[in-house]
Amino acid sequence: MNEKISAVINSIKDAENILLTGHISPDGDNLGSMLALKLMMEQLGKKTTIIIDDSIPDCFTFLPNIEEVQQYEEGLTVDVDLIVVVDSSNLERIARVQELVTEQIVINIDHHEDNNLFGDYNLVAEVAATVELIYNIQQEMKEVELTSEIATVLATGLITDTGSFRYSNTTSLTHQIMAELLNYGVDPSLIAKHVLETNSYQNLILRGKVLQDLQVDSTGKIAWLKVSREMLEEVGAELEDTEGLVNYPRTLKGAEVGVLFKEVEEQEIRVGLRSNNYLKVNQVADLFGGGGHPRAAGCTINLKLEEVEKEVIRAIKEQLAKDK
Ligand SMILES: [Mn+2]
Repeated sequence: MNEKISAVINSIKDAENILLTGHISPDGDNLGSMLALKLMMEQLGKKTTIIIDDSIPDCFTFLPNIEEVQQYEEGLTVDVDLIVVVDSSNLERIARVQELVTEQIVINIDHHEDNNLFGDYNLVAEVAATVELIYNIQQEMKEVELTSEIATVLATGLITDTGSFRYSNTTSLTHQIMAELLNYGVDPSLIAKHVLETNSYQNLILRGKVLQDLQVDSTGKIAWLKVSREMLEEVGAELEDTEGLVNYPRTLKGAEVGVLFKEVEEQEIRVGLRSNNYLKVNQVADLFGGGGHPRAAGCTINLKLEEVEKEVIRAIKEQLAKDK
């Protein structure tokens, strides 16, 4: 057995009370990893708590046991001897849940190439999704049964992080794991219906509005979209109604990079970056204190929307000159 996996399994077995957490802006991989670990640990008789510093997007409320995910509140305390952080390249990604990290042992399970190995135990590998690593752990835990609930949350992570097995991170191993999960009662059409094929009214209306204002640079290689507070208010939308928008600009014919700028507050702009073939968007995000994968990354910049737009597009042009 891989010694990193056995170290993780041993510290889970040694612990009694375990806190599971993951990054803000939770996605299917993050939630799937935490929920699968919780179900696995419960089979071992462990007490587990899941806390994240964010709310759960509507599309994931169908996940089994999702009601067990608590949202962090100021002043919250926990009595745990082990903390498992999933799908996060650094501890800053868990935001205020960091306040719960004191003397406990920390396990870091992740697949981001810029992971800074913040844990006492680090199970970090370049696989398509963190849930692949959770699946590997399950496979090595002889006393933990792969149930249909565990299979469903793991499959959701695979489907979301690979864009339904379309992104370049997808490997034969990803497909092999999915095939195995299907044998355990996963309903892929149910997952797809909730995660990929359901939009709020506001999401669709906002999408139309935002796409009308698509920007492209003079080379045609960079395309971007902006969501301002004003646009959100106009259609009565919330930030979570921007779900999926980040994937549109890079689909423009000839584009290499797509960017989505979201105005969270007047001087707080969330930037989502996606590329098609060669531009390392995580290096662009890194310039602004963010991170991610070579083809999908993000950062938050505390400047006005127009300034952020100018800075980020300039940084992408410089990165294009390097990566071409
Ligand atoms: Mn992930």
